[in-house]
Amino acid sequence: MSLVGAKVLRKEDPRLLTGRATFVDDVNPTSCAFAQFVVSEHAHANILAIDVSEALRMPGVLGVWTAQDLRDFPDLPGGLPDLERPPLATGRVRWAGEPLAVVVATDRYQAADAVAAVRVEYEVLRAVTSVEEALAPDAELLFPQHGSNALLTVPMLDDLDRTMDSCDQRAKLHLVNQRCAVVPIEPMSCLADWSVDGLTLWATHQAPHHLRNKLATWLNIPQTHCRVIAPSVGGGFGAKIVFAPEFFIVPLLSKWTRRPVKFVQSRTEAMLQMTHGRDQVHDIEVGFEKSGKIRALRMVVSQNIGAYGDPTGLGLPVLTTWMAAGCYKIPKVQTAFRCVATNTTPVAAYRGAGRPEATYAVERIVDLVARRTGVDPVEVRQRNFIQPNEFPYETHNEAVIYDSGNFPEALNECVRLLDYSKWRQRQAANRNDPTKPLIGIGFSTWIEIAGFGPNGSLEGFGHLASWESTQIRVHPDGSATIFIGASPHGQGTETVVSQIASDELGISFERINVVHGDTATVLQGIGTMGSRAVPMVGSATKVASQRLLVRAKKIAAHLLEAAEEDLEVANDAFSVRGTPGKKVGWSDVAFASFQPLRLPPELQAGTLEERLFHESPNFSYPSGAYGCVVEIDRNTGKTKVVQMVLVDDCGTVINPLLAEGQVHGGVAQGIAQALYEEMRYDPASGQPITSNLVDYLVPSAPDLPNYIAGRVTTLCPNNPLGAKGIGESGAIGSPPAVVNAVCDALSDFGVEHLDMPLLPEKVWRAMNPVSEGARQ
Ligand code: MCN
Repeated sequence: MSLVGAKVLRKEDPRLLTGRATFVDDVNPTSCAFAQFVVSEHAHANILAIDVSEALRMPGVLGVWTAQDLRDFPDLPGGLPDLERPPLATGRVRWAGEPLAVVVATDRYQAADAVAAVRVEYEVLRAVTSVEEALAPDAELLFPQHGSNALLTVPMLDDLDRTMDSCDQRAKLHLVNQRCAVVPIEPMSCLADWSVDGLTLWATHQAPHHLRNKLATWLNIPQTHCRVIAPSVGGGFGAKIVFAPEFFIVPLLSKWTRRPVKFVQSRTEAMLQMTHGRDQVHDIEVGFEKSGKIRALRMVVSQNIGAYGDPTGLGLPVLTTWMAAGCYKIPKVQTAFRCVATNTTPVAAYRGAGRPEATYAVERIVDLVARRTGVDPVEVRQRNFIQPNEFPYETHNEAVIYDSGNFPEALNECVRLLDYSKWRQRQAANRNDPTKPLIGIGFSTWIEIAGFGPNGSLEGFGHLASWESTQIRVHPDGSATIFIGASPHGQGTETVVSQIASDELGISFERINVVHGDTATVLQGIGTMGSRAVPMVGSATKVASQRLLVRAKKIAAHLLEAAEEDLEVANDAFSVRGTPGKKVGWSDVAFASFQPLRLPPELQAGTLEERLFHESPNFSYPSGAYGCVVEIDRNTGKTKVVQMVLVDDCGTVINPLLAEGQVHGGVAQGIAQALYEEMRYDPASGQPITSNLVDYLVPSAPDLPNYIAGRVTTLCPNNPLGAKGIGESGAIGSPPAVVNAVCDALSDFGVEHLDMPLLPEKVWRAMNPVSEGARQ
């Protein structure tokens, strides 16, 4: 029986669920010291003086360091030329929470006490926290030498006016895709041990090799003496791709104090110092016919990048504009974007990274077209879809060629599973009964980019390259270890890689071990991001297994005195087809592979090892149709998601249990963005006002619905598995489904659009507008 496609339980779970996994903070070397950062209390200020004298006298303190001590080191890698982020604030602080000095003490409480004793003298400057404020003519500039807070601008090539004029109707929409905190369970942590043998850094990171490469360059040490280990990592959602300054400074602290040094963020530190996600403003115009057929789309994206341009943050509007047209055949699409600096935490990748923003915009636009034309939203979608026979489909951007999909079928399946007409009837029945909640129904038909793979696709975000590596080693007893360059942190990659290899090699699932996250043992790697592990490392594993099996079969044939072509492999043994009794175990074959005298002459000892760097000709483009039903309490404005149907197409599904789990997690984050979460700042002072989990509303299980899952399968033609990524799909497809449902429920109140998060007060106000008379 094939394991690919089977609901195999995760092999990671026993250690994760019983508390036996090792996270960074579980590593406790002898004489470990603790670092704690002094952070800016102002959003925007010049640093006039830093007085560390009192802190230095405090018990247990081993030292206090500021930017002065790092003057021989370059700024952090990536970002915008000449506007890079210094590891510690130099001269000026640009957001409340920016690290400006660091204390090391023998325990973490002494370090925290000493932080409070560091005196910083500031000259406070006016702060800007939104794109609008940052672009005001008299706005304080974060980088005065640049002359504007718009640090990067990509203009529109053709403003489409003639096409828009020739359409039956045109409509505009201004959308705010709010800032979200990333909130992985494990905050960012690291432990550096710089010994005589070199540096070892344990780090909560999604790309340990990438970090190793950058770190070794920054420290000017050979990569041979710089080992990065990402042990078990408690979620990352994109924020752990970032080259955070802590990963660069803590190794130096270890060198300078001659001790292992650890840094573990508190939750509030994580809320302010881990990069945030989203924070885009969209100005969109659409031209369409009475039939609902869309003819032109114009989209201007303003990306709030926060205080510095993180490489992945700068890439967000690129991805948004690439995906602006979603799964629709829109003849004319034009986009533009600008990246704007503000006095807020830097913005970077967060589950979906640029694609949720695109999906949200185009799916809100499609609903607006439905509203203005009176055509049902399902019908508007069907009339505009790219058809299944039109793939590969060239979009408005030459970098984006959709591989495959069946959007009409996915939507039909979603409509069927949702029982759409039943909900429309209930909606009508409730409408005139004030004792019943309002009902709203919303859809989102989406496509996204996954499988970050083609050459050049990650290099643009400061990565080394876009391949992914696998290395399979068969041990003398016929068990196998697979070293992978992906660095999972909750996805279940060990399980799916074992499933793929087990199918190909005939070695049982339990006898395969997957190793990742250690630059000393794993050959090379790019990492886990952009829903790439299955398409990239999964494909690498499949092909490497097939290549290794060719040699294993030669040995088995030699031992059995049979022809290679007659052999089949399953259940840890090779047997002769049609003569099942004639067999040799994988363990015998593997043992023989280390005994030259038992090998066929063309093979050498140690031959059962295979390594492969998989390159992909294109991305993979997962798609789907999500349907959502909400109930809105007429008295409080509280929205409850009562039904959520999720039809996904990720090509070949390796493990339906895990793929569905990935979608559930992503949808939870999408519902959270639609209804609850927003990272907010006080506009006057620039101070964050949602920097803990009391003020920042992360939903918990009772706030979320049960999901109904459906599936459509169109194979990905660009990899040997036919698989597309799915890790970000839920977070991409779900926010517009929820917002479309709420706006649908509120349509009788004349509401066409409300910005996320749809908190009860906002919804209640939309139902109870203050009349002009009452206002006076
Ligand atoms: N899968 C499958 N069949 C497919 C595709 C995927 O069975 N065709 C299943 C597999 O179990 C696989 C998992 O889905 O392990 C995710 O695979 P893939 O889509 O290739 O994504 P990656 O492994 O590259 O994970 C990255 C992706 C991203 S970009 C974010 S952000 C994210 C996510 O995964 N962050 C996560 N899922 C997360 N899940 C957890 N628990 N924690 C995070 O931080």
